[in-house]
Parts: sequence; structure tokens; C-alpha cells
Amino acid sequence: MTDAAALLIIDCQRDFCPGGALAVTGGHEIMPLIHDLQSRFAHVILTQDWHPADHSSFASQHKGLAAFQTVAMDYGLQVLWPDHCVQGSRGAEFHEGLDTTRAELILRKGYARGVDSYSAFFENDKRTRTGLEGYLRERGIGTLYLCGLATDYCVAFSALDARKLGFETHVVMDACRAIDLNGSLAAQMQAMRQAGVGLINCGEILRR
Ligand code: VGL
Ligand code: ZN
Repeated sequence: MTDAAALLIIDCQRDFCPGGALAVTGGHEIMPLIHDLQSRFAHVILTQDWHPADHSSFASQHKGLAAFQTVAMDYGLQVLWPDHCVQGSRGAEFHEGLDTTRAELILRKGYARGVDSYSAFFENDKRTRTGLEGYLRERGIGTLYLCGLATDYCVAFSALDARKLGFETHVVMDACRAIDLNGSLAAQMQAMRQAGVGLINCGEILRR
């Protein structure tokens, strides 16, 4: 892969893998694939979902509401999740199958109590920036390959924002796993295709 491309590995944390608080089916299965992908990239960036214990996206903070229901926040509709990826907890650690040694940047997100952050570029208010765009531009990175968890939430929102910001963007679908809540996977795949995100598989990178 050219020096202008980065592998952006989204939220490969214990809580999103089987046994975790917000387990994604087969989440652990992608770790060996991501290991192989990393060897093809000059730049590797990780994101880490990183919530305070009383984060407003947790169902436990909303009396009478349960996980996977939605609630109206001042920034729009928010899905409520089981408590997950609490700062400093074991569940927030990277999965043991993820090699983190080559990461140039570990970007934490979702640390502000009152707003969730699916995207690695913007919080869910669609306005507050994480700084990732500036980091990539300053380093001359114009092309992104995304993988990780979960396809239809943090991966898709990051890919869609990357396209909006003008990055050439690809999602390595077989190196992702989805939550798939009420058809969210099909909807997000359609949205990504429409936005010009390339949906590819590992083979297209590893065979090169
Ligand atoms: C995620 C839901 C809540 C994700 C993070 O990484 O896709 N999904 N927090
Ligand atoms: Zn989260």
C-alpha cells in the first residue's frame, strides 16, 4: 500500500467481542485478518471507544428505558447501549488478538458524558471534531482502509464522514463484524455504496 494510505482499525476491544458487554457476533474472528492487513500498511491507526461510567449512551442512565431502545437527545436520536468500554475497565482494553505495537495513533472517542461518538471524525452531534482529519492531513494521508467493530455503527459512521471530508475510503468488509439492529447493516452498506465508499474484502489487499 502507498505511503499515502492508512489502515484505520475501529474499536477492536474486549467489550465488542464474545464475552464482552456489547458483544458483536464473531467479533474476535477478525483479529487474524487484521494482523495480516497491518503488514501491508505504512500507517496504522487505532480507535478506542472510551466512555465515562455514567455515559449518556448507557441505558442504565435512563430510568425506564432498556438497552437497544432509542432516546431523543439534544443532538438527535441516540440508541441506548449496555454499559460498555468504560474508561480503564478490562472491557475497554484492546482484544488480546489485536497487535497494537505498530499503531502510530490511538484515538479515543466517546469520552464526553453527554454525547456519543460513533465516528472517528465527529461526535454524534455531527459538529464536534475529534482532530483525526487534521492529523491525517498534516501527515499527507489521503486514503483510508477501515476495518473493525462494528460494521454498521462505528466503522460505517467513520467511513461516511471520511468520504464527506474527501478521503478516498474503503471498508474491508470481511475484517469487520456487525451489530445489525433493525436492518442497520443493510442500510449502512447502502449508504456507504451511495457515498462512494469502496466495499472490499481482505483478498483485494493481500493478493496485491
Ligand atoms: C459502537 C455502539 C456503541 C461501535 C460503540 O464501536 O460500533 N457501537 N459504541
Ligand atoms: Zn460506545
